[in-house]
Order: sequence, then structure tokens, then C-alpha cells
Amino acid sequence: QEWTWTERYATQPEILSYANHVADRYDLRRDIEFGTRAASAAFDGANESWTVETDTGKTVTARFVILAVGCLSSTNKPKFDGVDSFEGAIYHTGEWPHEGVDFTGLRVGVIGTGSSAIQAIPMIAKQAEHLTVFQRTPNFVVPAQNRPLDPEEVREMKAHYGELRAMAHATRTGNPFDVNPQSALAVNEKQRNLEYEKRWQIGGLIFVTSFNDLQTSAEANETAAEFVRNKIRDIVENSATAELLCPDNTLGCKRLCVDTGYFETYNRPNVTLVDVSKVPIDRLTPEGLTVGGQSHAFDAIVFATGFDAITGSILKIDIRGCNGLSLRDEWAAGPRTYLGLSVAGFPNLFAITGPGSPSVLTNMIPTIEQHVEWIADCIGYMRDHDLGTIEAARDAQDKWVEHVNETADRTLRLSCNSWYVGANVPGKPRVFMPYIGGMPVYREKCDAVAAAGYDGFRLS
Ligand code: NA7
Repeated sequence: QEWTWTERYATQPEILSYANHVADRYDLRRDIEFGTRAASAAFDGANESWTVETDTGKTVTARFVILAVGCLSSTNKPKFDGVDSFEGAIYHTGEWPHEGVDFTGLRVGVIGTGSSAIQAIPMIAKQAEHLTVFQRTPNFVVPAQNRPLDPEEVREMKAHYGELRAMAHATRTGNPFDVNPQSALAVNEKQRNLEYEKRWQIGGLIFVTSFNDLQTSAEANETAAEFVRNKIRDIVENSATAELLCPDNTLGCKRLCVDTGYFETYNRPNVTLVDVSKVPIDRLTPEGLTVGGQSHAFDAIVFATGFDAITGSILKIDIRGCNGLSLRDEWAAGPRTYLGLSVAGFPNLFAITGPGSPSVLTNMIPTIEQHVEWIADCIGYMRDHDLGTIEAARDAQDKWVEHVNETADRTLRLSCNSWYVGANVPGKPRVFMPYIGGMPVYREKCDAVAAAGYDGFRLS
């Protein structure tokens, strides 16, 4: 109630101010060690405790370790040959300099066309002398329709936070927005396009729920995909560029992107699109990079190449459970968890939005809250019952992994090379990592497990 958001999609400085406000409001700073990286964590069975070693040399012991390392926080930097030889500046969208970057008058190359690139490209194009975008896979993009929030609208929302939250908890994605219960194939083309147009004008991810079968029927999905392609063809003046920008995969298979003026940017005279889908980037050179033997000279290159998602930041820490069991080894063929919260062989270790939980397929804030509350209750239960350890039972974990896989198999989500399946990181096992069953089902399952005295866990 004390905080007032000013835009529909807040900018980075506003979100950072909010995080600082929350830290001050709840006096959190005294519990945080900033600038500290956990390098390893090992469980000591005799003492039923964890030892965490940090890169500052400080070692900490604790009964419980909660991994809250983020699903999209470990950057993916393709190891192009010659990357160290480039004489200009290299940036990654996930590690942007806090002081900002001024591209005025520079020749800039952007590698990638995911959400980060789609937001960065229009801004960079306004400053750069020339911008060249290297696209491996075109993405479906819907407008953000960002705008300042009306103070009256903010007052109204604040008066109903409780109800909005309750609505959010009742939906699959944790967003209290309108999911159309109809099939896209149950209405004619004109009605379909009216629905798509309505949602296009509202903006944002509600486009994916225009109809109830866009994620399960390829035929239904194609109607939405073609609607977006026609928008691209309307906006982009050069028809060859427009066709290159038109995706041919399933809409919503990769995460739908949200833009402000992305496609319009390709109408600028200082922007060029280079297709690297068939002929990849060969290497970086002192002057820039080469594709199919052709050189492109730059003063700066921006890697908008995404993240080693969901498991990347967890596996960067050398985690050892019972008898030195290594989490990296346990997950060599893909992550295995019970409810995304716990791993067999790793007592008193919890993950927030871990693999096998709804995580990135939902509105992250309420989803994180659900895990925090569940874990806090669990630790309270252990204290009240004088218990030393809790860990997933292997058979419960196996069944959960099977359920997560089966649920994903029933959708179109496995049909493309997304970061949900780790396809953007060479060598990463191809496994659909988040749980796609939706928040209400998942929340119910977690609550039932707790109510049954932590069914599927081993407690001692
Ligand atoms: P994404 O969505 O993973 O996008 C990364 C982009 O970088 C994507 O277009 C990739 O193409 C491209 N890429 C990655 N490696 C290469 C190489 N080697 N050559 C050329 N192009 C490459 O990351 P974002 O940061 O944009 O977004 C991540 C999430 O943050 C987003 O989904 C939201 O949830 C917020 P590809 O598609 O793999 O062919």
C-alpha cells in the first residue's frame, strides 16, 4: 500500500527502487550478505547440517539450505571462436552495466532475438549509427501497450489487492486475466480474428489465452500464428525482411515476447537483419564477426543470448548430499526433483521455483510466495515435531518426474528449441524443466502432501 507503481510495465530503475523499498520496509539488509557467491555446499550426515563455502572465504554452517538462485540468472554466452580477439566492447543483456551504455555514433551488432533482444533493439537503434541484428530463430511478439498508470486506476487496484491476489491464485498461470474457455476452431475466422485483435490491442501475454487450445492443438495454434505473421507483414515495409521475421514454429512454444516498437525498428534506415539460421556465425574477429565468410565490422557487440535457465545457477554451486553424492552427477541426464522443492539424497535442501515446479510458466511473484510459505511451514513442522532431517523419497521423486514429463508431452511445448528444454545451451540434456500442470493443481498437491505429514518425504 505504501508503494505506487507508475507504469503498466515498470522499468528497471523503478523495479530496483521497489526492491530497495521492500528491503528497508522489512529491515531485510541485516540478513543479507551482498557481493557473496556460494561456491559449494556439502551435507554432513553426522551433524545433520550443511556447510556452505563462499567466494569471500567465509564458511557458513546451517541446518537448512534454500536455493533461491533464480531461474534466469546464469547467462548463456556462446563460445564463439575468436571471442577474445574482438577489440570493441562486448555486453550481455543479462549482465548490463549498472551505469548504462551509450551507443551514440557506434556500429553495433546484436546476437539473438529473444525477449531481451526484442526490448533492447528498439532502444539501441535510436542511438547507434548502424545496428545489425543476427537472428537464428524469429520469435512471436505481441505489443506491450505499455502506458503510464492512471492514479485513479492505481487507487482502485490497491483497494482490491486481496481479491486480485485470490483471483491470481485460482488461475493456471497466476495471472488474474481472462482465459477464453472456447476452442479457436469452434468459431469462424472473422470471430477468431476479432478475439486476437482485441487482445493485441490490450497487449501482453493474454494473447496466449485467446482460446483454450492454443497450447494443445497445432491447428488452433496456427490460426494465432498466422494472425501475428500478418501483423508483421503489415508493419515491416521491406517484404523480404518481413518474411525473415515471421516465425514458423508454434506460437507460445518458446516464451511469447512482448515489445514496444520492435518490428517498426526494421523500417529504420540504420537497421539491418542478418539471418544466421542456416549459416551460423563463424567467429569473432578483432574488427567484428564473420558469417559465411562475410565480415561485419562493429564498435560494440551485444550478446542477447539468454540464460542457462532453471538449472544453470543451481549447478554452478558444487552441491554434495549424503555421502558426498554430487547434484551435478544426479542431474547429468536432466534435473530430478520431488515437487521441484526437494531432491532425494539431499536432506534439508529446498529449492524455490526449482525444476519440476510451475516456476517460469507462471506469474513468478505469487509462485515464489507459495514456495516460501510451504518451506517455512515445513521447517516449523520439523521444529514442532523435533525432527532433524527431511528429504524426498526416491520413489515419490520418480513418480513426480514421470508426471511432469507426461503433462508436458500432452502439449505443443516440446515442439521447438526453447530454453524450457535447455536447447539454447549446447550439450544440455533435452528435458522440459518446468511443471506445466498449472498453479491450482500444483498448490493443491503441495498442500495435500503437507497435510498428510509430508507424504513422499523421508523424515527423521
Ligand atoms: P532467450 O529467449 O533464450 O533468447 C536468446 C536469443 O539468443 C535467441 O534468439 C537465441 O536463438 C539466440 N542465440 C543463442 N545462442 C545463439 C548463437 N550461438 N548464435 C545465434 N543466436 C543465438 O533469452 P532472453 O534473454 O531474450 O530471454 C530470456 C527470458 O527472460 C525470456 O523468455 C523472458 O522470460 C525473460 P534461438 O532461439 O536459440 O535460435
